[in-house]
Amino acid sequence: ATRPAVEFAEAEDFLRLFHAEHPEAGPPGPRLDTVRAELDRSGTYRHTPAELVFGARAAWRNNARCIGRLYWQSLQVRDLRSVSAAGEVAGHCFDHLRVAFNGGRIRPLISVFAPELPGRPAPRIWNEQLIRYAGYEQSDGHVLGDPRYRAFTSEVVRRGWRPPEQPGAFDVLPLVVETVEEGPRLFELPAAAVQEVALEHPELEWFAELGMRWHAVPVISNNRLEIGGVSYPAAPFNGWYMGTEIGARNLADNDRYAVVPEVAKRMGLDTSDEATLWRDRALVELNRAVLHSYRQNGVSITDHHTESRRFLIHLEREQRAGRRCPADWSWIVPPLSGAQTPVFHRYYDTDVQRPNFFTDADAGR
Ligand code: HEM
Ligand code: NRG
Repeated sequence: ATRPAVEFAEAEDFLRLFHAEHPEAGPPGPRLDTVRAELDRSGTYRHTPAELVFGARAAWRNNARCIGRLYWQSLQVRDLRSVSAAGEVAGHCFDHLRVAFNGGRIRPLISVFAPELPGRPAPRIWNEQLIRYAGYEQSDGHVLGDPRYRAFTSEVVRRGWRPPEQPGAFDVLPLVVETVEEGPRLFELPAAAVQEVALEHPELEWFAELGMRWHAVPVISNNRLEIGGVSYPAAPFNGWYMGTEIGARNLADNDRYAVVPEVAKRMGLDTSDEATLWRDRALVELNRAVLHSYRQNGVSITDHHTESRRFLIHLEREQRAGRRCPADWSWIVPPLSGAQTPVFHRYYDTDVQRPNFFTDADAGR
């Protein structure tokens, strides 16, 4: 699979942006000349370390789906562009998990592996995130674990992954790294890289008995980072969780862990009548348990009210800086109490700006 050459116009747009926001780097002219020559010669070009750091931060700043963009300038970048062998990619992913977790004070971090080059495809990570839980389809059609990863789970089993002796609802899937030289290879995550939080409720004593847990750090690993026409398909990144991602979606959605009815029953709610709002009441307690447990364990997490306010501060700052800030309403508005948050009550620019992260159809199957 040979890649098309990088378009000069895309490199130029990015380099002009970089120089506009980095006056200390001087005017863009000389750099544009160098890059034009490099493109003519090789079909691609190499970002300077400063361009890579800015490119990754700008990609976050431009991502219309992310409500957490206020701190885009704090993103730390690991320059791993020289790394392309599967085993090394996996090893650095495990280091990423440890560095990002940071004892609970999660650091926003991205690890940028080798880019796509003409005639030399980049390594790819199949997993949607570095840590995800297996979903086992059972004979009665019921799924043990996370139903979202049913297909991924059977695929890695087909490729030789052995689930634990006693399969459970929160078994961490292996990492799959594909390179042209080695094909897809599986790597078990070392236990020290996998930090998790057991869920308990601040008042409901029985809640812990449900045995629910979630991983501390969300590291998205199937987005392609695109900077100035250059693609970095393997560039896993993380911030910290907003509680609703876990409490109102992962554990609650009817096609995910779907624990709302069980929580409602344990709460003693009348589930025979929708108008008792038993779903809503159980959902609130589930979300309280998530926020409480992460906090109790000293693991960074944010709530949707605070994060919505911060996002509006971010929008204001971007406007003052003379930049557009694209946002996708359907991703920004939290899945719980949407209209109670200020992000609900307005519209947003929706254009696609680059650099950015893209979810490719073929990434992470
Ligand atoms: C999406 C919060 C950091 C890039 C999201 C979503 C939330 C969120 C709530 C929506 C997820 C969903 O509905 O499934 C946060 C918080 C952060 C943070 C609280 C704390 C620092 C970051 C960082 C990056 C980033 C560091 C990249 C450098 C993205 C992208 C998406 C996203 C690309 C869309 C993912 C997709 O298409 O699946 N974020 N984020 N975020 N965020 Fe952030
Ligand atoms: N909803 C997904 C994670 C998506 C990105 N969310 C973040 N990103 N917080 C989930 O695992 O629930 N981040 O980079 O912090």
